[in-house]
Amino acid sequence: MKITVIESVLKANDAVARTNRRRMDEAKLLAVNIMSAPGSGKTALLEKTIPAFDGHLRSAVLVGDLQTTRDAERLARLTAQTTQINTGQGCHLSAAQVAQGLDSLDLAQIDLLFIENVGNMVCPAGVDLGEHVRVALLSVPEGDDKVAKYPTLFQPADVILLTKVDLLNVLDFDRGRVRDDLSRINTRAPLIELSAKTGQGMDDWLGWLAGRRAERIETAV
Ligand SMILES: Nc1nc2c(ncn2[C@@H]2O[C@H](COP(=O)(O)OP(=O)(O)O)[C@@H](O)[C@H]2O)c(=O)[nH]1
Ligand SMILES: [Mg+2]
Repeated sequence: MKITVIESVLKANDAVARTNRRRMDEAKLLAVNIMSAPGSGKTALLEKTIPAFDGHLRSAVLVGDLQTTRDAERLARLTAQTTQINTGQGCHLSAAQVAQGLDSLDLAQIDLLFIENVGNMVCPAGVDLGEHVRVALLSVPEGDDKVAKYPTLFQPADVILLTKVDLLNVLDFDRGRVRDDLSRINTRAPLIELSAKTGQGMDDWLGWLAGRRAERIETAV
């Protein structure tokens, strides 16, 4: 008996992701896929990150949400180019949606392309968009057990941001537990503790990002 297994959906996605990566390589921009649960501070992080590079690196944003243009409205004030992608029922961005997003942007005018994925701790992690780096956020109010519970989000991340650390003094949150869980699944990615509200840790994050951008330029030459 011959059993046919169809894996075409993810394979088709990966083919589009490769094309996206090639387009973004040619434009010499760094594409950053930002993933986390809803409300963990992705947009707030970008609201502080983008102005910090003003006059130095040109930022653009593709932002994914099921509905509304609320995040795009927050970020369009800070960038020359922001596009909202509404996924409808979709719990993650796809490479095809990002390809459409790229069509809406002037890639030659971008140094840093931030892709704010749909808020979700499970779906986005398995889907290649053609990005160069993956950022996973965990916010303090979500609880210190989430790395162990949702390893697929944190395993492939190139950097992990523990956000809202200004709330550590009002919530029971064990940072040691997060580091311990990460030591079992991802020893490669640095863990940066930060607060978009107070600015704590922002320099470490901005430095990490600038470093990845510099590497990208070197490999593109
Ligand atoms: N206390 C505190 N609140 C934050 C911080 N970053 C974001 N928030 C709040 O968390 C909520 C969700 O933030 P948002 O950036 O929209 O999260 P997103 O859904 O991941 O994009 C908002 O009410 C923000 O003001 C932070 O560093 N500290
Ligand atoms: Mg958001």
